[in-house]
Amino acid sequence: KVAWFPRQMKDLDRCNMLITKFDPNMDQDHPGYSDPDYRKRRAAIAELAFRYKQGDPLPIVEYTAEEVSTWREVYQKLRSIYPSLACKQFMDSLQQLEKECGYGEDRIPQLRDVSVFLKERTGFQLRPVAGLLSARDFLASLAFRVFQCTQYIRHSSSPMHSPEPDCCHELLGHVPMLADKEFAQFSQEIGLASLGVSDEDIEKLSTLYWFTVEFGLCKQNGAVKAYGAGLLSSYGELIYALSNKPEYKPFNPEETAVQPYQDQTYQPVYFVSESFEEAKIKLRRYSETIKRPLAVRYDPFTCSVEVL
Ligand code: H2B
Ligand code: FE
Repeated sequence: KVAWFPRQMKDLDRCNMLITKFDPNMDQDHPGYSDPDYRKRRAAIAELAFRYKQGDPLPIVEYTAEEVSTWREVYQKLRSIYPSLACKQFMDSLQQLEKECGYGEDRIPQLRDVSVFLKERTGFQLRPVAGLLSARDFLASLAFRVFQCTQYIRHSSSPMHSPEPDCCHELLGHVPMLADKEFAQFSQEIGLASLGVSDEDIEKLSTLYWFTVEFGLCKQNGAVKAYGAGLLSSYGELIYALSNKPEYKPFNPEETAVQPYQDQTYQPVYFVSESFEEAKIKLRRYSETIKRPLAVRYDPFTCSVEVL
């Protein structure tokens, strides 16, 4: 039996299974765990995502002065190291976002504006999500060029780290990369490859996603640069990943898909791609080896998945 998967964009309303292990109500190590005001605020922003239906205008959040000041600290610190550590595609997009989309240290960009920007660049759009999603639901939305985005911000006591995704991670780590055509294609293809596959294969694709979209490195003009969003939104790990201390391996889907990974601390190993083009071709070849009783194709005219 094939696992249910979304066929039309509006089916994404059902791709909403949250994983609560890192949220501030469940995770005792979360910096907001013992701050009831933070938990209340995070819950209120999560509520906007729960109520959201595909096609609704994206909710606007009026961020507080404290939240903006957390953003400012994150932005300033990361912005200062991007030019030497981030890949070219990231830098190009970030500069455009700064010029055209209100990116900067003084305000937290609204998902609504960012989604319009992305749609014009690569056809990607954002939808609000209340927290960490199950890998299956998260990957399925990528098949539609929809990126599920958290809208709350990390706790002010810990601006350099968040155990769960937050708007700093999404807006600084993911969004600039999703504005690159080749990378957008790569992301959608992981999504399409995930539709209807077994739990074991979801685990493998999710590991691939982890070592590419989240923690990937790539070669550029003889140097290694970061393109993974987990790196580009973490000051400490971005420096560490490019310090020559960890182990580096060439990106190879068969091997990468079964590499154990760390979601509590820095990765012991990073995978390096020659280019996004190369990563995309290798991923495509790998996806063809996943057994599933159906083939799918995305129809961009109807924004739906055709089952062949
Ligand atoms: N959920 C959310 N909200 N943001 C993510 O970046 C994310 C997710 N990543 N769920 C997924 C899981 C990723 O770690 C893979 C596919 O498991
Ligand atoms: Fe992420």
